[in-house]
Amino acid sequence: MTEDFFVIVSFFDWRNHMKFLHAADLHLDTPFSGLSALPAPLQQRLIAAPAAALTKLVDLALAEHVDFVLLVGDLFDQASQSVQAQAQLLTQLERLNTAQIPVVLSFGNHDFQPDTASWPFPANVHAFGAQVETVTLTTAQQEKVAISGFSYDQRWVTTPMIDHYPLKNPTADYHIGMLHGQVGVVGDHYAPFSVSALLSKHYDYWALGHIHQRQALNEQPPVVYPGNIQGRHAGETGAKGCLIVTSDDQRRLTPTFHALTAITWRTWTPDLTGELNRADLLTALTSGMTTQGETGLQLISITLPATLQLTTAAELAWTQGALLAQLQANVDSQHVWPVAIQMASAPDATPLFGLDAAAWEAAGQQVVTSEKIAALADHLITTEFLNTALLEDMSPEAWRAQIMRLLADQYHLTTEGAATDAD
Ligand SMILES: [Mn+2]
Repeated sequence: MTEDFFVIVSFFDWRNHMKFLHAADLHLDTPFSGLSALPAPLQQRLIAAPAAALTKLVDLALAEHVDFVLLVGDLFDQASQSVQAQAQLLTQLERLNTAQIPVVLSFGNHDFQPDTASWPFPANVHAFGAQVETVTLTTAQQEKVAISGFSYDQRWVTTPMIDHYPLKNPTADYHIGMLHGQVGVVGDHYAPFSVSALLSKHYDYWALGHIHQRQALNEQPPVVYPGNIQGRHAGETGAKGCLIVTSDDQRRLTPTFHALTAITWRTWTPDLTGELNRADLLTALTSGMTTQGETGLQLISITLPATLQLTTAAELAWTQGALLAQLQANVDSQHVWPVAIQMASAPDATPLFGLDAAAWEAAGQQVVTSEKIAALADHLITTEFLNTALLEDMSPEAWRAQIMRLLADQYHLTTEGAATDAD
């Protein structure tokens, strides 16, 4: 009995601050791109990786004894999911239910749901509907936490949903906003907002989702994207995971990153100069790969530096793929796998749907003139997403920019840089 009593006292003593887990963009069921370049066992590991990361997320929530878990959209990669992916999510939510850890979640642009109420979630889960609503939790420390958010009920949410979020609840100890979207203007597709609009709500924390690259839009109060929990292609490099957010004595909230990925995409430019023959190049790359030494599996895209010259035989081995194949044969594929070897090129013209950015821009200048916009507007007036934008009173330059942006978004003509962050 004495021992039990001591445990209970230290439990309360130890937990004198609020702590929660913030994650987004789980993308269960993701169809990985570039899979065919991998041998079958690695393909299987990659396909299983998002679910494995989710399991580790729940392991972390349990180990950290968090007060609650926030999942901010794109839990699944698609609006309709495999039974297997649904089971993966429900199984992990049930583990949190057993531990009596509340979960507040929303659906995003990838997994938009017309009817979130129909999901057979366990009792600990609150799933936001399509309208902004606020739920209130009471932590073990008897602190009151208000959480506001919404789910996508269609692929695009072009209205600034931020306008529907209430001001901070004065009776709550903390107020948190959950928002799957990105900075933008009315008509943009992902619940456009400005950081100042978020800050004007006087919340203690903004739990964002949608951008896959972990980043803070504001330090205090934190306005934060945790990034996705598993890199989905070679452009989503580095450690991926979630945030554990803790309060301090002044009720400031501070997020700390925790990696969850078992498989990490990386880029690597070996430090090589001068001229190398095929054998020496292979030796240098092999030893460099084996000293990457990190846990889990690293999928590495190699860029040979411009300072390196290849002998004719070495260049041939590279262009014909023999160099990559030999390197793949040399490494321990449990831990590291070279997915590609490329040459550093001259400063890049950003590739854009097979065109470079300059060509795209030039085409835009020719095609989207102020004269043609009126005619264009007539034709596009029935196209809802353009119609909204075209009715705005804008300069020809602003119209051109807006149309280019909308068309690029519509047809996924994202730049390479944006693609590493996007959706
Ligand atoms: Mn996403």
